[in-house]
Amino acid sequence: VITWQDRERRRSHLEVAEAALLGGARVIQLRGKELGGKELYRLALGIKEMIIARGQEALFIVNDRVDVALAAGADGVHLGQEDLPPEIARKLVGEEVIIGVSAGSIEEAVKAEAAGADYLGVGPIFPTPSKQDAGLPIGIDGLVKIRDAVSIPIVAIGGINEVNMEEVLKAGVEGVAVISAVAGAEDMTTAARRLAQIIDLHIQGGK
Ligand code: TZP
Ligand code: MG
Repeated sequence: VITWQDRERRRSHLEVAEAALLGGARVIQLRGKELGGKELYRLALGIKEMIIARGQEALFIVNDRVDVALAAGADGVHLGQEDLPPEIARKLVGEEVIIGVSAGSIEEAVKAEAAGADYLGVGPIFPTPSKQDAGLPIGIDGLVKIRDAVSIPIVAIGGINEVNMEEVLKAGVEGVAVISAVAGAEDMTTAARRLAQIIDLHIQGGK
């Protein structure tokens, strides 16, 4: 689950993170495009402490900011095509920190893998309400093509919800990332729990 703060500020990043963890999210990404380093660092520490306090095995990833990820002791950093190149980020964070890279095409995916990315965020799969410049949806077809072109784990993103998630999982991905399906839900915890259940059922079905 990726945190997000709506314009009306009805929900804070920490509230989204807490509800998501309560619902069983395995990874929390702090995505605070609107925030400066100081506030982002404070929230990053808050989410990290939340995960430790809950004794949950969830991973914590900071979007965009290598410095904040390192300062807060996050498990990883997620880089877009416009962020620091993965090979440069690797020099800064070392081998232990997870580096994820966004890819919307086979070219971007292959390049990110070669540059040392640990996983790819692939999308948008479907139209997304949460990112204006996300580009055209690549669909399940596009996802499968990228999956076949690389060997690192893939986290699908973009317009994924409880209705279409099974279809995405069937395409053979290691993860799914959502913003609005949780952060935009009336009951965020229940929304996260339902998504986690769909994933669990899918994994059991594949065994
Ligand atoms: N990158 C590609 S699509 C997207 C990001 C950050 C937004 C995903 O949000 P939603 O609401 O789950 O479609
Ligand atoms: Mg970015």
